[in-house]
Amino acid sequence: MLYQGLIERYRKYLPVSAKTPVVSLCEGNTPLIHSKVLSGVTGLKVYLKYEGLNPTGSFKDRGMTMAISKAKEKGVEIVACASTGNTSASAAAYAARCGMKSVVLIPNGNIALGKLAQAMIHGAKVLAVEGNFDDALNLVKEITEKYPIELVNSINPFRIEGQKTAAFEICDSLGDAPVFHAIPVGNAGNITAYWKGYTEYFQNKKSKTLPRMLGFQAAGAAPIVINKPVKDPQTLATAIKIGNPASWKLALAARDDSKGLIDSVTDKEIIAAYKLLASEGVFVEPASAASVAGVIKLNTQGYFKKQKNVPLVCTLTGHGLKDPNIAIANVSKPIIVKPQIKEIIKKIGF
Ligand code: AN7
Repeated sequence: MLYQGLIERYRKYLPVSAKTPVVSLCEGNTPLIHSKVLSGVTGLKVYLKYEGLNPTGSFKDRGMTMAISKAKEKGVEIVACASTGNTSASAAAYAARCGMKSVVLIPNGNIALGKLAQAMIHGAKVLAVEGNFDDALNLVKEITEKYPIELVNSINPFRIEGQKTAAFEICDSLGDAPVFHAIPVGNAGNITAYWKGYTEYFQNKKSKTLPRMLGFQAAGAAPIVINKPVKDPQTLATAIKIGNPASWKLALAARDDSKGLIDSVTDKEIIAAYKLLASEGVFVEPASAASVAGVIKLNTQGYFKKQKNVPLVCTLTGHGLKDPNIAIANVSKPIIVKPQIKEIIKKIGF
């Protein structure tokens, strides 16, 4: 049978009924790629959950198929979100898929080019707010409370329900939960969703163990790590440039209940991890590399010392093509040559 998306695959774990009109782009079912490089560095069995291969290029599609299907069931005509980019791309695509209108509030000048292009081509009303993500989220919360518009940020519980299926897929692939799960943290919906997924699978005896959740924020936008909101968050990983995460408390619960941690990584560490992944053929956006940067940091500190060859999964949340400018800024320029074999062969190194 053709793969029909994560709602069909995990229907019995999701709040849908026969009446729910499933709005899907065949999201989910993403690969778990073994990382030779990171396994070598850490002595663990490191796998990459490559969420960049979802239909709009990020994990947000998992939550959006649920949020939009449930909105459609309710008869909603307009959905809205605030976004650092990926949520807006996903909301725009899924709204388009079922003939709904979408409105997205983005921090002006602060989202990656690919994401802006996606929201626009799918026909969203794109409003670039002169403020940061946290300002945009406060505005959209107020607007959706007062007007007949459905909020599809991760405060919408159906988003978390859809996103938890990534944990199910990992358990189904590995035969159990991994020992560690590393994940970038921005608005903190995804770490919440994974922990919910792992916990539900454990309770349903679909897995025998629970992982330690290892969350990583960017150093300039690490409110959970410093234990207070950040007024003016700064990081080149624009996806996680968030100073006051909506699911803050739930992220703390995931951290503590799993006996894990939430730490920060610098932009320099993020870019090093970004390039390391690319050297192994895996192209992600900078925010995604935060999980890998975090694993490298913990490894250097001896955190995994007593663990040999146990499975660790890193969620790679978004595709590298989302943010081509960052890639180009971190490599050397193409070599311009005349259309002559002699010169080209010389440049190749013969
Ligand atoms: C690539 O799109 O918040 O901790 O508005 O795009 O669940 O917020 C994006 C977040 C990690 C953080 N990696 O996840 C948005 C938005 C990528 C992301 C995160 C985001 P959460």
